[in-house]
Amino acid sequence: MATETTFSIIKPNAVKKNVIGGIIHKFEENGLKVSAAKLVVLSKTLCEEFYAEHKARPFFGELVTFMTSGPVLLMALTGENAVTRNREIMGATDPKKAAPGTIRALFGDNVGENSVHGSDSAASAARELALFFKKEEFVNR
Ligand code: 3AN
Repeated sequence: MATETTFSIIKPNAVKKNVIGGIIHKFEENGLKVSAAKLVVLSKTLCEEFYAEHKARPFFGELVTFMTSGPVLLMALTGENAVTRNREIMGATDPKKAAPGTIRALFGDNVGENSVHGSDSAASAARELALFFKKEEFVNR
């Protein structure tokens, strides 16, 4: 097994609900470590660049409006098979379909406001980490 770093966002609905701690606890108890983090409000331009692959989807405008509506916590998560592990800990995109005990089942409100983002592949993780973090912002990596 390889140590990897993936990219995670705690979305505006979860920050608003004051459950940052509950979400990070789930990562930590499942073997992932926060190796970079910052609380920011995303600009529309940066958010559109981040979600560029979804530009043609009908919910793109709604997604960008939501993701720029309040503070988000941007994080790098490091651990064994971090990309896949993170996807398992988050659960399915739709909180109603997410397995019990996963972050989206516990803290998601609906398919858009599903509380967390996590990179879907090692290539996505590399792109997303480079978009939001500089090399010197990482620790424990
Ligand atoms: P995931 O985040 O699980 O990889 P994707 O890549 O299919 O899911 O979707 C990216 C993001 O777009 C999701 N996190 C979710 O917030 C939003 N999204 C996906 N499907 C819908 C939908 N039907 N309506 C509104 N937002 C959606």
